[in-house]
Order: sequence, then C-alpha cells, then structure tokens
Amino acid sequence: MGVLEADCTRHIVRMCGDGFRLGWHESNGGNISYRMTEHDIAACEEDFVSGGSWHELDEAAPALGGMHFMVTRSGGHMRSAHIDPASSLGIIELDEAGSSWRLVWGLEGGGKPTSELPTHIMAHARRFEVANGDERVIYHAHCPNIVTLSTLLAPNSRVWTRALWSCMTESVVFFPQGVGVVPWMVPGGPEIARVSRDMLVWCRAIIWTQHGIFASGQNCDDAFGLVHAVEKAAGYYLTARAANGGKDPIYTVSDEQLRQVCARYGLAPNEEFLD
Ligand code: 2HA
Ligand code: ZN
Repeated sequence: MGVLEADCTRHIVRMCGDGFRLGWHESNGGNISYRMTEHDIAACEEDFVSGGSWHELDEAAPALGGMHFMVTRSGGHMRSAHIDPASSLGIIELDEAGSSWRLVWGLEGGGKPTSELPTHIMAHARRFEVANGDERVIYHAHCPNIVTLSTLLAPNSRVWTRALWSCMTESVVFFPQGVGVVPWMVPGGPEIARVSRDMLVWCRAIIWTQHGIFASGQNCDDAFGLVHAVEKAAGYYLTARAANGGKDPIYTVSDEQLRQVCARYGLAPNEEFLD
C-alpha cells in the first residue's frame, strides 16, 4: 500500500486542513503526532528507509521503546500538508530504550520533526500509562478563543474548567476531568514539556497560556473533537462576557445540572472543580 495511501496518513492530512480552516494554524503554528498501530506500520513499511542517524531525546520514554510515530514537520504549514505529505510529515521510530529517535520516512528535503517533539513524546508516554495504550494522538493548536480567554482568566485549572463547563451543557461530557492550565512558558522547551506531562496524569487537554491548547485523544477525530469542544466553549464564554459588558455570564449551567448531565452519561466529573 505505502504511506501516502495509508489511513493514518489520510486522517492526519485531513486534520491539518481542518484545523487550518478553523483558524487554528497561522503560518507554521501547531503540530500533531500519532503513535502508529501494527496495522498502520504494515500498511506503510514498504516505504520505510532505515539506517538514518539516531537523535537523543531530552528524556527517555522506555514504555514507548520501538514504537513508530507519524509527526508534522518543524516549520511546516498545516495549510499545505495535503499538497506534499512526504515533506510535511515524517515517520520516526524510537530505539528499544525509548531514548533516541530516527527518521524512517518523509520530511523530504531535510526537514526535522516538530519543535515540540520532546513535549509530544513525554505526553505520549504519560497518556500511554494513564490510558492503558488507548490514546494515540497528541495535538497542539493555536485556537483563537482559547488564546484570547487566556488574557482574561487567571491561569488556574479550576477557574478555566468552571468557566468552560458552565456555558455549554455538554462540555463536561467532552472533558469530565476538566482542563489543565499551564502558566506562560517558552514554547518547545523542556519546562513546558515536563509541566504538561505532569498535568496529563489527570486531564487530557491543557491550556498553554497566551499560546494555545495541547491535547491527547484516541485517534484524530477524538483529539480534534476535544480541542474543538474546548475552543467552542471558550468562544461562548468570551462572547457572553463581552455581551454582558465584560462581566461574568449570568445564566449558566449549575453544579447540580453538571452532575445530572454526568449521571445521564455515566461519567464521573472531576469533583475538585465542583462545589
Ligand atoms: O509551530 O506551534 O508551539 C510550532 C508551535 C510551537
Ligand atoms: Zn504553538
């Protein structure tokens, strides 16, 4: 079959375009990584070229040793990923210790994986452990409502989660654990990678203050849908607040109603964020 025809490639390319069209990926903003299944590898491996040089990760991820990831290119534009996937995307493999990676396909023309690769690999390792291997996609996007809201709300997970849950009934269904919020940090560095990894123990969507969102999902639809839900809720909250002269929205979903929604769907909301 080959990489260009494989389902995983088609899903990731589609996600790049969808995110661009929603205004989440100006210029080279945002990045995606996907932990491939055995089935994906079987579909792609006829195109793999091994023997490239190994690059050490800041922090090893032993649980992910030997696994393959499809990643977006550093400096690549989501907008045009569909035009030349072999240059916009790459497949890397980790060594058995999970401490180094090498390119086995793509990033043609001498590209490198996303600048957030260390953050992605640490996030994959953490969610692999927490979600028993069920989550495969890590997605980072510069969503405008989320970034705007981070100029108004304190960088506090409880404050954010309550604002997002209270203005859209099904927010709590999409993210019953709530959202984590990381205060301002330098993008792509080891600090944001570690702080995000630590938060991913209890949530799977993290707000990067004045920057964007970083989220984990089972597949492209799941990760994209989670980001979309957080972004929509942030938009409702912002619009309501602006329409109310900058004050908090008035008629919102109460804690009791949030509990009722969770009971209906058999979900356990994060009690730390309810009164
Ligand atoms: O383009 O968005 O956070 C890369 C980024 C870094
Ligand atoms: Zn970014």
